[in-house]
Amino acid sequence: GPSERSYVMIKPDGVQRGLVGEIISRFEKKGFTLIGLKLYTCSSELAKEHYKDLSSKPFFPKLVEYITSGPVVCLALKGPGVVASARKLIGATNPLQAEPGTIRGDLGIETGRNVVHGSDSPENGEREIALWFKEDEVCEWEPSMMPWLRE
Ligand code: YYY
Ligand code: MG
Repeated sequence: GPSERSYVMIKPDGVQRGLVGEIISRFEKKGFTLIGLKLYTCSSELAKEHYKDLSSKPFFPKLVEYITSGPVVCLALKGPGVVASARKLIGATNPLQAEPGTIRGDLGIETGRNVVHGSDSPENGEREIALWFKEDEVCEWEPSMMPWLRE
């Protein structure tokens, strides 16, 4: 629907490598509405909850270690189709398979350092925004540019 929301996160490698501006810029230019933005270092409890569907995977402990290893940048984005579109901009999980032009395809080389996260369904978008943001950290607003973005 029109109020679809996605949780996007620049992982610790993206922050350490100084890619924050470059990555935010791609989502900003695309035209989705940025409704949440913060730098945050998460607990392993939060990382485990975020990735709970993967808890039985062999790489899970290393994934949690990676996500908690330094600050991440948390973004909440809004707009029709934002979940699937953000994942297209992000590219395939393995950066070696990700198409050039995608964030992972342009900026990453390994699955275990793939720079960015994006929700995989509108339901998970809601779940993850609620997990990473307090209610008053999400700012609902209507960009005045909207008539130039949508008919
Ligand atoms: O949604 P996406 O991030 O593209 O992939 P997921 O299958 O949800 O896995 C989440 C996260 O786990 C992935 O971005 C890197 C890591 N991971 C891994 O380290 N090794 C794998 N074989 C698969 C995923
Ligand atoms: Mg995923």
